[in-house]
Amino acid sequence: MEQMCRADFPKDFLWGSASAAYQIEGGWKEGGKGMTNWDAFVRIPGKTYKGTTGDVAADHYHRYKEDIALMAELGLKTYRFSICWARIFPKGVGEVNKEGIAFYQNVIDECLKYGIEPMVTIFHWDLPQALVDAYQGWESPKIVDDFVRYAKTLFTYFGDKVKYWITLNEQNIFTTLGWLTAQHPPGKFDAWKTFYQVNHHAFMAHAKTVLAYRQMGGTGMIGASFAYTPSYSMDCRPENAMAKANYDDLQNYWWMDVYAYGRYPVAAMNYLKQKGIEPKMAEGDEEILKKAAAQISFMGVNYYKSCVCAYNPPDGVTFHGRINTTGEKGSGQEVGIPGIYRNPANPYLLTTDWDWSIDPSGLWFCCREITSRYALPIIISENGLGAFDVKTEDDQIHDEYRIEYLKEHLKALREAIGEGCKVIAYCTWSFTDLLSWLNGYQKRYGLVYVDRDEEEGGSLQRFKKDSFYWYKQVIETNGTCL
Ligand code: BGP
Repeated sequence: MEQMCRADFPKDFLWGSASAAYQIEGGWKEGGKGMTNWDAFVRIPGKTYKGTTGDVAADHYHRYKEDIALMAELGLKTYRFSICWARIFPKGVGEVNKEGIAFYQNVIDECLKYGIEPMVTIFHWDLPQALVDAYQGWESPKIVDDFVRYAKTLFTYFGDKVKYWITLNEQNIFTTLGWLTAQHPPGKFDAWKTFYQVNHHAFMAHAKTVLAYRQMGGTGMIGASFAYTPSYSMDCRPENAMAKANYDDLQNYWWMDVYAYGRYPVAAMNYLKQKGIEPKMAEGDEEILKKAAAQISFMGVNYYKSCVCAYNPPDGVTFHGRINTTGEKGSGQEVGIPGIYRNPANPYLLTTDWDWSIDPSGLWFCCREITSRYALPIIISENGLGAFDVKTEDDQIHDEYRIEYLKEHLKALREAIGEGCKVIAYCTWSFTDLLSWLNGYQKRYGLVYVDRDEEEGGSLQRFKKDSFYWYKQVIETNGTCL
């Protein structure tokens, strides 16, 4: 593809890698931690692949020093990780758990010791179960104040050392899988009205957190991370192009417009009103959303794949097509909203074993769209390839497919930068192998292999993959070796 201009990665570019507490930490009953919604959910039979849990995960809780030393060896400039709310407040509210604070203080200090910039996600899906028991978690507006109190606690303890804050990870995904497809906690199905209300509460929690951060004198960067799946119209038939517009409004701008402008997209809102499923807003909410939007520092983007949009007849496919969680290529099904859009496969792209399209240009489109529409700096907070990796007898992992994936995405990112997109950081998903929420341990993303199998056995020993050495070189040359 022809690029309009070309540039190098900026000198101070933050080359990074990312993780999430539930997916790596383990130590689920240690250090005074309370139960989370995920601790409970994984125990419901049939919810996760082969019943895998994060009880031990990659055991980062005990091995963080070893892991961060590996990050330093690789040369990471930033490490994005999340904090488990229930380690800080075991019951979601009340007394601060000093052991939890100490754990994250240690992680942060360990990063800083090696000159690695900590990038902290405040919420990456693990919610104190006590708040679910008390008021159904995100379903109640009560969560907003509790969330802000939790976030302010993090700013108080860690604000002098952490300069990059991500309020919410993939609000669009945890709410969709939680209230529409029943695949994440609380496991609700087709609860559309609640879904939009839950999202409104999450937006308010995000917005009030941004405002609190600034009120407390925070001068770092703060924003949310969005799972951005950009779209292409299947062809130039106007009804397909309109399906793309519908998809963009309902699946992308619904979130990004609120983060960046503090308002919901008009056509999507009218559609929801017509269906009687629009969110209820309290007086003053809009003003708060707008104020916060003016104070975010970046749009966080988790990018894995793009999609195609086509007209979907009123009796067409629904949201409930099967998701491929086994790695059996081709076992996923098409999804859509009847009468609004559907997402057929893209015949021009290859897919992963989990049926995710592989599309470096999609990342480029994301950056261009954010730059044109929101004029915001961009943090690529996740990008990576989930694959079956094989450790050879001499402990090598030849993941050239992952190198290829990352390389092409980074080249696309460089094009976007050349065209004027202000991309300040890029985090591979993930640093070590970790638990994939629904796909168990067999879907690996890491630059570092963790010896852990589906039956949750394995030595937990770490092994550097070929991609580890490759990424090290990319960072050393600031991307010029690409
Ligand atoms: C994102 C999440 C991550 C991670 C990643 C890969 O949606 O923020 O936590 O899991 O996707 O997804 P999966 O593990 O489903 O393959």
